[in-house]
Amino acid sequence: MKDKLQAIKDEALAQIEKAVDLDRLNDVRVSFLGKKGQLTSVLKSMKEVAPEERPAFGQLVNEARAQIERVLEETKEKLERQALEHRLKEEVIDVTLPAKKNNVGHRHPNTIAREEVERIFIGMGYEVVEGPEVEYDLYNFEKLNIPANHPAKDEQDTFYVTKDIVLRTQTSPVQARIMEQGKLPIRVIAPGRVFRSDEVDATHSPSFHQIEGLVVDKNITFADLKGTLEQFAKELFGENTKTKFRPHHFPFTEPSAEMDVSCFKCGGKGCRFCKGEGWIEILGCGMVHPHVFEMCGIDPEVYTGFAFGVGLERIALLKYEIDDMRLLYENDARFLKQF
Ligand code: 2U9
Repeated sequence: MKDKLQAIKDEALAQIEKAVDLDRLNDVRVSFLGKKGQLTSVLKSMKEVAPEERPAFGQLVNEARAQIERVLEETKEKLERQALEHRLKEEVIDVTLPAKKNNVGHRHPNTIAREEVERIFIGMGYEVVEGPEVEYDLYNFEKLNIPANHPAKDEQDTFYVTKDIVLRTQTSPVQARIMEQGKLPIRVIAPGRVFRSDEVDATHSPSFHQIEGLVVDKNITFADLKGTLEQFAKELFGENTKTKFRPHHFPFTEPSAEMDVSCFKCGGKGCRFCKGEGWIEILGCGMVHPHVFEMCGIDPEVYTGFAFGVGLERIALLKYEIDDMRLLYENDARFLKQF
């Protein structure tokens, strides 16, 4: 029995020495000192030892156990130290490496276009004004000379909240409210979201953005309108941009026009971008209708003015050569970060 005990102890110490990590070391502990371990089984077979030798043998077993436990503990501490040193080496931070780039998002093409248009008009002395997106029919239609039976009031084009309240279909009610305040002269642009009951396609969305402008003063003429919008076109699309005004009709302006700019891709010769026309339609404009002035409390015999409206998405699509308006609303970061 003594030989067996010696052999178990030697084997245990040899295996402890060979253990390369804490898991292996624990396996050794279990296999020798565990409930079914080799040393425990020696104790269980005590009955094979002569009764008078049992106390001395029991002491030998206890000494062997104590020695194995001590070496196990020492080895455990050694392996833990090694593991810690290894981890510290692995996790070392190189503070001289360049920092990771912070992904902070990007301005939306619509925002870039709006800020560009705002910058141009602020440079000409205009003020940027805003108003409610949910409006009275009175401000969205009536005061803008769009009477009850006008086709633009058809339910197909307008989202009605109640009979008298709509989601604004244009930002013009903002200017109607400014005119009512009676502080003259007026030189404002009104950017904002507008709503129309349109089906979604490459060029339409039920919610889009406009920037409208309004100038009211004594002696404002169509020449002021043309000069202002020509300057705007040159700043937005380049110094060599030419403009062309075609007669049009809007209920709130008279006379009214649409302004085209020479294609900034081909310079006006005609290309795929301008569909061979050489011109690209940009905005609508006109002299404020005398009836609109009257309904907003301004005397049309004393004051005249011009107004214009431009679709913000149209500017963004043109400027950044995007061929589908839906891309602007999908918020795919891979698309947005290109601008
Ligand atoms: C007041 C008086 C007149 C604003 C104007 C347009 C012409 C125009 C369109 C451009 C593209 C809308 O987004 S769009 O579909 N707008 O053509 N807007 S004149 O006239 C006003 C505004 C306010 C008090």
